[in-house]
Amino acid sequence: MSEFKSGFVGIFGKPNAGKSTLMNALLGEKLAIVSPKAQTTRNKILGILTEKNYQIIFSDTPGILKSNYKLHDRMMKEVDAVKQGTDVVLFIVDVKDDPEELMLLLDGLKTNQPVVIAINKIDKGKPVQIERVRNLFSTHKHVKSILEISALNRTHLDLLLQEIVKLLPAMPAYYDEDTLTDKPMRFFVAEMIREKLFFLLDEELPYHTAVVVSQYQEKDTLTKIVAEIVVSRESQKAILIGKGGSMIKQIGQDARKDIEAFIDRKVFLELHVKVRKDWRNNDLYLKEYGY
Ligand SMILES: Nc1nc2c(ncn2[C@@H]2O[C@H](COP(=O)(O)OP(=O)(O)OP(=O)(O)O)[C@@H](O)[C@H]2O)c(=O)[nH]1
Ligand SMILES: [Mg+2]
Repeated sequence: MSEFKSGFVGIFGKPNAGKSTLMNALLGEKLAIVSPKAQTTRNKILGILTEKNYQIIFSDTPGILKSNYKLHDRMMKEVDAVKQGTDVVLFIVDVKDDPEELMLLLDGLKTNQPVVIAINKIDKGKPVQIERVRNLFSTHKHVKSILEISALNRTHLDLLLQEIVKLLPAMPAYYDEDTLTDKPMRFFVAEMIREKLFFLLDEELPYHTAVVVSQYQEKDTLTKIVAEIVVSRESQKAILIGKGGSMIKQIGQDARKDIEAFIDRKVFLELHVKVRKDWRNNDLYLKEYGY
C-alpha cells in the first residue's frame, strides 16, 4: 500500500485568474465566492480535500496586487501568511495575461517550495498563447510541472491533483476527514452577501463595501440572520438601497437563496446599510470587518 500523503497547497496568482473557481472545483463545494470582477477574494480560506491516500489543504488567497490602501495591505498580508506555511505553490495563470509580468509576480513570492503552474481558462485561450506561457515558465527553477486547465469546465483537474499529490510529503492527515474549512458559518454568510454586491453593483462600488453578520440565530423553523453592509460614503448608501429599496431587496433575495442552499435551512435575512467614512484606510474598522 502506498504511504498516506498530506500537505498545504497555497493557491496564488493575479486577481481574477480563477483561484477561487479552481479551489471550489477541486473541492466540489462552493466555499469561495467568485465574480467577473478582480479583487473579489479578501481573506485566505482553507479548503480541505481528503481522499483515501491523501489530504490536501488548499488555501485560496487574494490576487496579488500593488497596494493602494490599507485594505490592500491586509489582503497582501493574507497572501504572505499562506506563503509561510505552504508545501507546494499552486500558481494560477490566466492564459490571456502577460506571462513576463506573471513571472515577476511568481519571483516576487520568493518561495523555495516546488511550484505547479496551472494555465487556466484554456477554453478561451489560443494554442499560441498557451505555448508562450508554457515556454517561459518551463525555464523557472522551482517549477515542477505545468498543466493546462479550465477551472470553469473542470478540464484536467484530475491531472492537476495527481501532480500536486506527487509533491506532497508522506504525512498523516492534519485534519479529520469531515473538516472542510477553517472559517465559521458567519464568514461564509457575509461572503455570499458580498458576492451579490460584486454582481449587482457597478464599477467601483463593490470595492467600497464590507459585510458583517451581526446576528445569526437558529430558530425552530428557520435561521434568522441580520447583516450590515458597510460603505465609505453617504452617496454610496443611496445607490445600494436603490429606488424605493429595489437594489437592497434584490441583494437580499439573491443572497438568501445562496445561504439557504449552503446551510440547507430556510433563512430570514435582514440587511442594513451603514456609512463608515473611508473605512478601507481605518485600522479599527478593518479589524471589525474581519481584515
Ligand atoms: N472562461 C473561463 N473563465 C473562468 C475560468 N476560471 C475562472 N473563470 C472566470 O474568471 C472570473 C474570476 O474568477 P475567480 O475565481 O473569482 O478569480 P480569482 O482568481 O479568485 O479572483 P480574485 O479573488 O479577485 O483574486 C470569473 O468570472 C470566473 O467565472 C475558466 O477556466 N474559463
Ligand atoms: Mg478569488
